[in-house]
Amino acid sequence: MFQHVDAYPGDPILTLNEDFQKDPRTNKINLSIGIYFDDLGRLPVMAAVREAESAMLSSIGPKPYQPMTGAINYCEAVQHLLFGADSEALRSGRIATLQTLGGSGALKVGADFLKRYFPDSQVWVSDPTWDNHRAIFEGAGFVVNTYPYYDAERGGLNFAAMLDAIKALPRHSVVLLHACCHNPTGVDLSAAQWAELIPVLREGGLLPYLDIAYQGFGDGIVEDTHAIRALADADVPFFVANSFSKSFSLYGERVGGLSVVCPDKDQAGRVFGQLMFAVRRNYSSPPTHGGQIVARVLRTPALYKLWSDELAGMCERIQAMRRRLHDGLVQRVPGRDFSYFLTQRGMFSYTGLSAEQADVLREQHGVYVLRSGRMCVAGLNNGNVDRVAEALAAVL
Ligand code: KET
Repeated sequence: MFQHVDAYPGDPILTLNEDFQKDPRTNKINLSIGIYFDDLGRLPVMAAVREAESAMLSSIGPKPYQPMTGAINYCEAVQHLLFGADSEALRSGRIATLQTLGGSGALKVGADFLKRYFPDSQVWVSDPTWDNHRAIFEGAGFVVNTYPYYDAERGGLNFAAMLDAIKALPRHSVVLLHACCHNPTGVDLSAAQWAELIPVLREGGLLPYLDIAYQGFGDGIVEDTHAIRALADADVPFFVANSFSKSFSLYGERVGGLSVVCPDKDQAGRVFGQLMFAVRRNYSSPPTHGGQIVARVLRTPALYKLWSDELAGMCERIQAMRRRLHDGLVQRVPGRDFSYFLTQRGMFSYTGLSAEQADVLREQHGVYVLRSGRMCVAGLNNGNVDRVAEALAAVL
């Protein structure tokens, strides 16, 4: 019966992470998956999350199904966080927001909706992008293409080529954009570049689809929403998939959201209804617990402060690790430019390592990075950074 089923080659990120767990070496170092670890290499439980969850446990209640679109208090908190409480688009009721199963669930529900109402559109993602973008949109039935993004020679953004490619797209093409902390390159558009891109998106009748999975890991919680707020102000209809996996260290709770900014309230109502139907046909309704942790933190000023302070501290630690790795490499491999470790933003650095070098790093040194050369710098700590510098110097 299943003879024709192909063997699954595995996922470039999740399977590597599982291989790491199985690796018996005690000195192994995991810089593969995008997960923030603390300086002792532990997955943190954030203080605000602990407080919110403790409060929730002290009043355990019944557990009905949630609405298909999730909890209203959660969706409102997401809207305020992404768009700002005084956003015009929000006040005019033209943003449809639902609670989803992480950022991935948001991307998938939005992709299903788009395939239904824009069946002839194709999707355009940055070259490179998070591996699962392609998989999710192809899984929803789209042809997925790339637009130029990363300039490997300069270690920066090839903005002119990106803009030219996007200018040439047919109307209603879906353009996937990273709102901040681009995965995997750590290279973002500046505010001035967004200001140049946005009219191109609007005039081309394109459908921007923003992904924000690292809010707070760039310039700050509000600063990292710059692109989202600028698009909303520019009257461009667009999609935003957001994730709290990293910013709340709530990976396994699957907490995310999908917001669609529409031209007016009436269209937002209809879009909301069809997104609801897309959810119903996928998984019916989202789980309660994780969303309520996040809603409680975002809506309680003292907890919000605790959360934002801790998140800022996590960013500082990542920056400190970027500096230590950079300095360690400059010392060991003189004459080579490692400044990209300092300029790339968010959780990742794109090292330029080849797949073969990544294999040697893993097999001989127990240091796991993706075969694309992406390194999760949030997995570095004071106890392992020198060994990583040593191992990198050996394979370069
Ligand atoms: N978008 C981006 C850009 C992203 O990097 C991730 C996860 C997600 C969405 C998914 O978020 P979630 O809320 O967990 O569904 N990225 C890391 C983990 C993974 O591949 O699933 C990673 O790149 O390592």
